[in-house]
Amino acid sequence: MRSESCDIFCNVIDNYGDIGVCWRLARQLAHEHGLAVRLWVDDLGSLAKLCPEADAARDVQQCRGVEVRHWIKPFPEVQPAKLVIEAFACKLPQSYLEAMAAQQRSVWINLEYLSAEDWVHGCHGLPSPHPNLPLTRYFFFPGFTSQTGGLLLECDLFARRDAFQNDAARQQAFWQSFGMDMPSAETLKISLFGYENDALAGLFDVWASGAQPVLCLVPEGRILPQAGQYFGATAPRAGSSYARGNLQVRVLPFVEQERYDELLWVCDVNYVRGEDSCVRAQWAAKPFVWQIYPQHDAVHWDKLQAFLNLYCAPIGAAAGQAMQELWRAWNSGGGAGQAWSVFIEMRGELELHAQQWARQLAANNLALNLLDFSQKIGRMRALKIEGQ
Ligand code: TRH
Repeated sequence: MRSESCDIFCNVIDNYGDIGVCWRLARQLAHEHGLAVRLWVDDLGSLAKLCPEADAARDVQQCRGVEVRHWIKPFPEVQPAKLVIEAFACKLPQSYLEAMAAQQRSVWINLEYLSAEDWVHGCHGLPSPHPNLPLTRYFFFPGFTSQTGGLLLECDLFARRDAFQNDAARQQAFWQSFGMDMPSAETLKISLFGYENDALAGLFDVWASGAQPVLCLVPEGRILPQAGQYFGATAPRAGSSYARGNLQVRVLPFVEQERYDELLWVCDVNYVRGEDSCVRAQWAAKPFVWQIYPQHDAVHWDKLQAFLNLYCAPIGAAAGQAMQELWRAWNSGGGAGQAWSVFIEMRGELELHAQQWARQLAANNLALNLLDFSQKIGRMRALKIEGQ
């Protein structure tokens, strides 16, 4: 039997990754597993960007089968759910913790950030007793191997992706919805979602002077000012279009999560950032370039390399090296133009690998693993109580 209710707590620090993951998980637990999910989020405006029907001014609302609650202070008196998910070690309200301790019916999980590093294997599933309440929190790590909690993947995503990619009319409608014609077959379509990046101009130079037409789609966001600057534009915004040589850049609005998937599916190469868009690019099964979320102490380089080691292990040396060089250049802010020319030569091999990788990873489903794990913890606790 599954836990039938679930509270997910999300503290939005910056960007869209935290709420992006929580919103995806909330919908999956509600739609695919029938849980009554409450999503507590302290910044409803960020959720509204991913799901435009969410009303940032409403403290309580139903959104696509999920009860969305504004996480405010003081925290209201509520009955804790059976499954309590604290996303990325956000701190649960004291009154909620006390209610959990009094009732002893919740399984409390801290959903961690995604990493391909080896240490995750030893930490996934570990318990952490609360210092002064009779509660235990369990660490749940997403990841790329069977010793981790896996990745978020909707059960119908691959079928939807394949149907979309085989349906010219739907693709046509996709382009038209952005006021564009379907690009020619010879045009290389690239989505570019990123943070500020000094490597951008070099990349644009190579695309502008290359033999193949490139259409680069830039969603509104942190890299956009630099994309505009390249063309001498001071206020680029959704709908703006710029061209130089063989490069055309089109600015897209920030779209809801499902449409962002479609953008990844129509493109030939995807530049992604952070955590969730990186996973979605892997499900899109196209060659991709990851700009990792930069951390002050530069530990993100270890994280980037750990993923590259895993991802590139099954591919040929030349393709692997091309990918590593472009990713390192893109993340270090220089040399991405040169590295691109080698990378794109390897496109065929990288695309085949991307397809195999997606199929292989799909077997390790985070939502299923999370439910199995919480069920196991619940059973262990019941046995312990019986034995007392
Ligand atoms: O927004 P991000 O940079 O989030 C980051 C990372 O998650 C990082 O790990 C975290 O520590 C930091 O925030 C605080 O990148 P990410 O994770 O890819 O999240 C973007 C979300 O936005 C993702 O769910 C996809 C979604 N998205 C849309 O829904 N529509 C869009 O048009 C675009 C471009 C993205």
